[in-house]
Amino acid sequence: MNGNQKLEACNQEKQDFIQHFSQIMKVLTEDGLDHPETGDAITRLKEVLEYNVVGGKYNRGLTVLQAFRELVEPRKQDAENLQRALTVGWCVELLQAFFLVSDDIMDSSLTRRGQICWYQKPGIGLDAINDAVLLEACIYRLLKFYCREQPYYLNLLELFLQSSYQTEIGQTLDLITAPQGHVDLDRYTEKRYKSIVKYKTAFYSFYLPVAAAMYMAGIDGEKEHANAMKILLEMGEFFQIQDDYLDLFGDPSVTGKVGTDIQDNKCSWLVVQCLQRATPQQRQILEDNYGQKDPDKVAQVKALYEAQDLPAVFLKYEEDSYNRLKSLIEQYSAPLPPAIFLELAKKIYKRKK
Ligand code: DMA
Ligand code: MG
Ligand code: MG
Ligand code: MG
Repeated sequence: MNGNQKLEACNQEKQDFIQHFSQIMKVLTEDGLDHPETGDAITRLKEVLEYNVVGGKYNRGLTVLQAFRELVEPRKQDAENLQRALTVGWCVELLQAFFLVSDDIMDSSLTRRGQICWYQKPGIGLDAINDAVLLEACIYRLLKFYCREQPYYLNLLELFLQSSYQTEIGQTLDLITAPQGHVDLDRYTEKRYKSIVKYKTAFYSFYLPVAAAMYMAGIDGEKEHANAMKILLEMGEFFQIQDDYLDLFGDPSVTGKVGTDIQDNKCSWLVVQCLQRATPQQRQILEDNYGQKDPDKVAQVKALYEAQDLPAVFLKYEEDSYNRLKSLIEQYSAPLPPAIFLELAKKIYKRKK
């Protein structure tokens, strides 16, 4: 395939994926709507799904589909198995929606995917917590409905449960490293940073979708999974560093979200880099301005980052990380086709959203 044909195939895949959502909706809501006891709740679930599951980039969901196509022998890629791959892709998107609705509450965010955060909608507020939990439950309803009879069903269940736990541990680390109203710059170490992002982002965003496709293809060996994980966790770390960079230096009209990391006192990649380069005076600027809502203080922190040329440091990091990733792929992709990882890397490298 040449570049254009590849792009066409990718677009087609994305269209197929998006189209499958109406079937997901139907399965999740049909046997409840005219049920006298729970009909109203299902109406609410429908709104929650439409508002929070649709409208992202679908990178994670599409990764399941692409890895499935690369790993499963063509004669087993019949309509039913493809439906299952599409569904598992949507399950990853549901897990993401569950985390994002909760994350936006915890981070006091305002916008997500170019719209107001769900919990910020008038009349929703902290009821969004229950909506997030409902989104999570939908994963297991779908897995049961589509995959119950499959030999990989238990592997998928355990994978989703394990990835959820890891992400929740990561969110815990993220939160306790950023206590409200208490700045302690000594906390922001490279080591702590790496632990946070590995757990809160890398497992569910990168290992989960590829591992799910591996299980569906019957690849369940420990060694194979450990090798894939090695590459995918590195990719996940890179992805979250980009996220931290874009939080402050991205264009909200492109990212669809307004950054909050400085206000929230977060152990962001930027503050870790800043501290590694800071003079005592610069460190004092952070002491005085980090972790506060006041827009002038946020601007002072941003000015400090710019004075240290952190955008250039990021650019250089991005370059180096991509090269490191490529050599990891050469080393660890076998027996999986390297294309799975290379295509994924291409999608996230130099991303603006
Ligand atoms: C993302 O961390 C992690 C999860 C589990 C959603 P984040 O708060 O930096 O994400 P975002 O920038 O999208 O709010
Ligand atoms: Mg957040
Ligand atoms: Mg967060
Ligand atoms: Mg972020």
